[in-house]
Amino acid sequence: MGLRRAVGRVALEATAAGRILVGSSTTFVTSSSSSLTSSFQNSSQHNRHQNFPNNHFCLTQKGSQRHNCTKATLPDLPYDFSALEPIIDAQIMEIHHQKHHNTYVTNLNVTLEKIAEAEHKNDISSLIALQPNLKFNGGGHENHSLFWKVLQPKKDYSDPEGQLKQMIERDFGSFENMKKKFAAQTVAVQGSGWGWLGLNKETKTLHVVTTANQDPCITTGLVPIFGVDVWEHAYYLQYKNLRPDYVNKVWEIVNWKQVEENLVKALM
Ligand code: MN3
Repeated sequence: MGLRRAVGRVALEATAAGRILVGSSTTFVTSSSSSLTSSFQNSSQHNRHQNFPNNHFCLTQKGSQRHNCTKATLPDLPYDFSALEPIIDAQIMEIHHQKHHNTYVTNLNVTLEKIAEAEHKNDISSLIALQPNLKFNGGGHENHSLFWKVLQPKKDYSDPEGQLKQMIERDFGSFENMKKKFAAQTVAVQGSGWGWLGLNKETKTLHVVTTANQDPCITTGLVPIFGVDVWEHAYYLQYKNLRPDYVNKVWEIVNWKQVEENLVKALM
């Protein structure tokens, strides 16, 4: 009840301060995270109205500034360049993140600017001509952003649990079978591409697929929850021509907790 009263009071204060409240106060009341409670408890009288639950105001702000929100940025790695050693060495990680991924981000932003310009001019031909660039650089950015997050230092490794474990066992027979299928298909990618574990949202089943180049997993109709980059830049400095060794070693550094989070989000 304390939280309810506090939330109601803050909503009133914010209204008095001239804030635009898009949602009803019910939205605030139904939000019951502990961080919300503590943010109210810790806020002073002076700045309390700035501590709204961010899932409310950020959505509003994003919506009203949609055209300023399209610039892509290179995400930080969630660990040091050397953190995945000895499975993936620091030199590969640094070049891969700082050079390769960064180039996709740079070229994606150039493409987005051109798309905005073409949209502004209602230039359909240019919009169509820009699609391959968007797919390649947008795909490169999205794919790598997911890839970094589903890896973690070997010392932190643990097998899949919960819903992820259950769905893998249901759809592949066992965790080992899924890994075998994933590795076989991913190693067999001709040229450059990606191996994926993805969710079919309609049937709520997991599948292994591959894509060429930087085509994102979603182009196969599946929502990606895990992926492995098999472009040579991802392994050649360390594994040379031995792509199978690289793919099979990656299993030791998969962050299955993150993969499960991705699954839960994809199921929503
Ligand atoms: Mn790559």
